[in-house]
Amino acid sequence: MFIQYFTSSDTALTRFFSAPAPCRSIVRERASAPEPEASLLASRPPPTAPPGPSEPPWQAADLTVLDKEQFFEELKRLYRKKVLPLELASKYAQFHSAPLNPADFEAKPMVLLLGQYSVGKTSFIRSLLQGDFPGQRVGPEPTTDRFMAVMHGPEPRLVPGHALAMQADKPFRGVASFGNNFLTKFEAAEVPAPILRNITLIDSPGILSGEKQRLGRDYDYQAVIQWFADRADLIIIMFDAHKLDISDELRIVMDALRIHQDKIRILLNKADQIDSQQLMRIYGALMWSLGKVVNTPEVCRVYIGSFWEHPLKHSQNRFLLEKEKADLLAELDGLPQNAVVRRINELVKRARSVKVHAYLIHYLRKQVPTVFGKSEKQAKLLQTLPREFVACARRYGLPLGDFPDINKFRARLGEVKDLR
Ligand SMILES: Nc1nc2c(ncn2[C@@H]2O[C@H](COP(=O)(O)OP(=O)(O)OP(=O)(O)O)[C@@H](O)[C@H]2O)c(=O)[nH]1
Ligand SMILES: [Mg+2]
Repeated sequence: MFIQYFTSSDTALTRFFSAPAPCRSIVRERASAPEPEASLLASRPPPTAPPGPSEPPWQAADLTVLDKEQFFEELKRLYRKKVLPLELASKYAQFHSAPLNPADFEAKPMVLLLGQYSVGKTSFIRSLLQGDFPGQRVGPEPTTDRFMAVMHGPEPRLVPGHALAMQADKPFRGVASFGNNFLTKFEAAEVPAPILRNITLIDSPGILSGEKQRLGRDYDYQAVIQWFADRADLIIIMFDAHKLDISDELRIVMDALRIHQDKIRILLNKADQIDSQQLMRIYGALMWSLGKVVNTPEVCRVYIGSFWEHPLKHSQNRFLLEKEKADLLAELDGLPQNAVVRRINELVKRARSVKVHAYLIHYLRKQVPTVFGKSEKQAKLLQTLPREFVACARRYGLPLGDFPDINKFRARLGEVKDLR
């Protein structure tokens, strides 16, 4: 059953993403494409030239001029028909994340802000909104104690988590699975700020260190971050230029976000109090620390900034900070235009993960007897899991890089009573 499912889903997805017909049929003339409602920057990149006659048609399709609604409909249909049945049959939600909702496809691009406490996450949002938002708290001690979705609305108001998780038109139905404790620590702040017509910002409570982080949170902080990160279009991890230290807890979060490397940006904040020489040293030290945590050959994009209303202490950095700010705003400004490409990217990423998961479960299930000795065999498999991963990858020709984190998988598998 699994083989049948994922073979059809895989080929269908491959065909869909590379086929000329659906792409071409929903590409409209650029002239009729709706303009984004608000822009942070007045200037935009020039429109891309029309495709040359020699280019293959699917490559020539400019995804930025697609009819987004029709495209999202098609993606939703594909997910519902090809990926979701496989997720349900292989208990994907128990191991990874809950199924996607229709609103997840249509949601505005989401920007997730992460970082240790008091690095300036809430102030950054205030600066983007150019004003206050309901429920904001700014201060040098740990202030934000809840996750906050800052969204567009006709007038400023707060929507509590329980109500938010019930709204079918909002992309937060999935958070209901984190339970009451989390829902009381989740709110949406609606504000009529122009930037929010195009993006939704997620403010998060600062990552604390030691016991405060582990015991002080009565919900699964790590799982919640993972949930938002899966859906975010951009993840900004902020650092305070005055205290660069990467705590073990932040390291764990960053490690878990490794699969979202392409969406992660680093912001070295509060650079307004620092002169050029110090800034250079701090930047170097941050890159060095990040190198040890991120562990990839590519360098993360690190923005340097200051996002509060007070003047700079050292005017020598003014030009640099202004340019960095413009670059970051340009990236945020471009998010809605790239939403289609990113949704495809996310769906392909998920389809690959579901495919590997289904093969893995299928491979493990085959080894568990139907009647006697089920639990013994399952317990044995937990111990030999590294070997099973390699054997499964070889048997079905799957890239080992697509396999889930073995410890997490083992923990979840241990919770499953009957694999069959
Ligand atoms: N020098 C400087 N200070 C800033 C900047 N942005 C924020 N601050 C100050 O840093 C402190 C923390 O700011 P918040 O915005 O509350 O930081 P946060 O990351 O949201 O903090 P938590 O919600 O507690 O995790 C406040 O005292 C701010 O006034 C900045 O760009 N430069
Ligand atoms: Mg805050």
